[in-house]
Amino acid sequence: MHRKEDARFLRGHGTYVDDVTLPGMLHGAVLRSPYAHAKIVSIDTSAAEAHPKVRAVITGETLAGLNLAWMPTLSGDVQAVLATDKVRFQGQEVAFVVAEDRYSARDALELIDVDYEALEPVVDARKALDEDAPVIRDDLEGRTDNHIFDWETGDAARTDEVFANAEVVTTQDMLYPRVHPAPLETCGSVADMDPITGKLTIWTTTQAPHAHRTLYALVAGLPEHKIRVISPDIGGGFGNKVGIYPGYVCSVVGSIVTGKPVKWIEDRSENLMSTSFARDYHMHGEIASTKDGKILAIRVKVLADHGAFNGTAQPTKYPAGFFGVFTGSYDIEAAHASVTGVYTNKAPGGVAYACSFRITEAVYLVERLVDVLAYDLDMDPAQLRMKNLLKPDQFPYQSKTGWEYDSGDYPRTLRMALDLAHYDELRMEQAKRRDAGELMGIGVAFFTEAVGAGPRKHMDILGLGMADGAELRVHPTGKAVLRLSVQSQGQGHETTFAQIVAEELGISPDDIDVVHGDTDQTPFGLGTYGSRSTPVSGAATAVVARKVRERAKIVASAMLEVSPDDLEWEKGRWFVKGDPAAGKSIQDIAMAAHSSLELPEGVEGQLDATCVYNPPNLTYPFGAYVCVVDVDAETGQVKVRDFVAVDDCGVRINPMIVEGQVHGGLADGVGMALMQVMAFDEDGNHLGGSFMDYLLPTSMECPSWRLGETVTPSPHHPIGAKGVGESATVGSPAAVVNAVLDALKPYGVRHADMPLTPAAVWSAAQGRPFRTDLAIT
Ligand code: MCN
Ligand code: CUN
Repeated sequence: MHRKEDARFLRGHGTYVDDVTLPGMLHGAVLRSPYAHAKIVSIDTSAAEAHPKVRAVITGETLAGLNLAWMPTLSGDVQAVLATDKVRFQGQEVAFVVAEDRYSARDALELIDVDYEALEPVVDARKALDEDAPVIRDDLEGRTDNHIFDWETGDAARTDEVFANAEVVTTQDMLYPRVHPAPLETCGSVADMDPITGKLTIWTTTQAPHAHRTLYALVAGLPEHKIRVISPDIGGGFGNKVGIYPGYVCSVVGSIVTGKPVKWIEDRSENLMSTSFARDYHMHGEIASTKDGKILAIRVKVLADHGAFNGTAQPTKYPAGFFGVFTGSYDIEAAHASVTGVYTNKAPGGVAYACSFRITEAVYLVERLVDVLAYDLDMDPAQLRMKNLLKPDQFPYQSKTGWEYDSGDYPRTLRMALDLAHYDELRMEQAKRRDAGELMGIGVAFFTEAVGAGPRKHMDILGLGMADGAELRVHPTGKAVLRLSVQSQGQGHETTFAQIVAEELGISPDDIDVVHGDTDQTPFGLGTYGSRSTPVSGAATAVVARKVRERAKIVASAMLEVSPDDLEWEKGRWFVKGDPAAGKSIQDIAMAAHSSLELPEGVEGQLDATCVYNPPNLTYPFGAYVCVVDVDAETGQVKVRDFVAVDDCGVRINPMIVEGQVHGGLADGVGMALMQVMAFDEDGNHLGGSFMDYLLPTSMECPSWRLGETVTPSPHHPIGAKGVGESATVGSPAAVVNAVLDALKPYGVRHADMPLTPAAVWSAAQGRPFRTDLAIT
């Protein structure tokens, strides 16, 4: 089925936040810090206030008067909305101007005079814990260093024991550099505080409207019914739109102060500089095995750079995704991981970008480690994986760190990917090409994800658990409306969720309207991220449709004057067992349910139901990827020649949409592996403020993807579906990097960090790999 939403998107009729225009609306702009670390001596706003078109200038002092100078982050830290004492990263919000138009607001920013006293910044996470490192968060009481947290998982003693006795121990340091989701639409909001009713309406770019409303309610002390969060069409989120940014809060305060609606729309540089980044994981990985390649244990130490505020948006304080799957898809005896988080003078964040709470880092780590082990053992990396993959009869599989992989048939999926890629022939071709002095590489990666946050034992945001609601109402004529707590940013929910109802009730998907992204119109729930919409709200949708079907059965039994037990369902109708002609369609039943028909005692009229789904487990999609590259030995230029991706996300609701999700994620993976990085110079200057510097892949760098699929239903999901929205972003970087390093094998290169730009590849071949996260000097 084609996407229902495309009728408006392809004609340019989507409604994005910047399309919202209200009578009397004013425009806001944010003044940002030019320094990574500096003391604020004074802020003089008088000249800006005197600008004829300026209506208000808001500083941290204004906010302090409203008790809003600091806001809580989703991970229990506090973040300055507008800096008062110090600025802690370049691009940090310092003041907010509200003016009659966007140009005047921007002009007036230049009139604000801030006196800064530069301080030494902490740019390199590896130096953040040095004795003499400047303390970034001196706003936190008693804080004398830049340490945020230590988390660990697994059995350290048992793991150490296995390592001590192992025949082979392979070690590799690797960096997953800082990257940014860079959605096509930047962030923004239009806030409208009605001075008469006291109701605040915020049109905003959020993946989680209800979570945002709850945060506003908690911080501002307003009741939920006085806050309406509307997330209209969204031009891509990729995790960038999970958290709350100071600009959103400023537009709200701007509206309160001026009594008018205030719009704030970020520009591209602001988005790249100051909103939630991803990764920045310095990983030390170790893998223990036998001489013939049976993997025994994995041990990892991570240093996580969280920037100036711990703004991690994830349903646990610890890096849940990393801890869930860093042992990969392999049958091992023991595992241990520890993660230390530190503050640096960089933009806050720490998770988002199709990551499932750091599963991306975990998969990259384990899939690189396995390849390095193959290199050390001189084994074929595909064979090494095949030898160690979990077997189908091991599911449900209890991982060594306490997670239950729900279902899988890994060897079948890897075999399919190798066959589709013609793996054996590729290896023969490679041997010939190597003899001819050419560089060709074949990279294999296998991944398991844990998505669908989540079960109470693992997950919780704001103390709210992670259950999501769905409401379904069938109108008298048999058309229906489905209301959801999740919010699409391009994933096609208006189509796929209608398809779920259609399948369960036999109503055409075109007759089912999916409503989302408006807290006044939808049930409570935690929103779209971590590929949780299908695992959680997809389940809620199936359950609510089944409830409606049962209600319809009672109504049909009254219409047909038979006992409900004598009725049988076929798609779209209930009929009398053994008498298929005596039946009532769901449309007839809907009309009757709304009419004066005598319903049995205790049965309410109309046809609707609600469901709050609290998932018993996460879902564990998986896949096998094969990437083929040609590398130019003279220039270091990498060409991705072929890419085969076999994904298993259980039952597919809409195969075309799933393939679209996979295509997008594969492009993401090529981008991260070969070109994307947020680098900084030693003063903490951000070097990726535009798409001239922060490179995104285009169709020029992407091959024509070749996809395959296997279907292993999730046993606990009502329709057997698993999430897929992040799978390819998670699985593909390792495949590309493994391919490039495979190409460089003749040079004896064991590892080089992403992004593998021509310079990085060429230098690695010369035996001089360099760091990609700091300016190249
Ligand atoms: N689907 C399906 N069958 C399955 C699984 C999924 O048909 N077995 C469909 C779903 O119904 C949905 C889509 O595929 O229409 C993605 O579903 P799901 O895996 O549940 O992921 P979410 O809908 O929760 O989307 C979130 C996920 C995340 S976390 C990021 S980041 C990401 C991604 O989706 N951001 C995206 N894909 C994106 N795609 C677009 N276009 N834009 C983004 O910002
Ligand atoms: Cu991690 S990015 Mo998606 O979960 O919104």
